Amino acid sequence: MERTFVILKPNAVRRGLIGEILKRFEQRGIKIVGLKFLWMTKEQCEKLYEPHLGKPFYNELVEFMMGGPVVAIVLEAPRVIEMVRHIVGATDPLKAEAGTIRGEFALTVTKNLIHASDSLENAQREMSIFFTEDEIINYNLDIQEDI
Ligand code: RTP
Ligand code: MG
Repeated sequence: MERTFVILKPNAVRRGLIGEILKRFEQRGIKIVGLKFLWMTKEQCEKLYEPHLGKPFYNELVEFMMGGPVVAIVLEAPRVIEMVRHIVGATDPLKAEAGTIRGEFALTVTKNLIHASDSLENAQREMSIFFTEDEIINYNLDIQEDI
């Protein structure tokens, strides 16, 4: 089973979109296996965005990401990396399809509400910045006994 890593950026938290965004993953049948509310440290931010170091948007991005608390999430499902990127939409909200999270709620590239890993390697690297292995929860999603 594949896992991916997601961050709800500070503006998603401030705009009250935590529930709206989590709902979209849950209703798709994607399993939440890690969930944390935190204020990112400079070190976490620099590790997360290490591949973007030196790019023109880097400083603005790091400053923005440290400007408020975020929600860090680990999701699990078959082909979940690609599926979550599909639900999230294109990096530039202007190019994000209607019906995607960015296509419906975001306006600018830096403040595009949400981060989602783009490869198996990055998913593993990124989730290990925020979660230890025993903070990722193994449980059964079968709801038959709950209704
Ligand atoms: P993410 O990593 O956040 O899921 O987004 P992404 O793959 O769609 O975009 P990526 O190229 O990895 O960029 C990471 C984040 O940097 C900001 N960005 N700003 N101003 C710009 O041209 C620019 N390009 C990227 C965005 O906040 C993007 O999510
Ligand atoms: Mg990316």
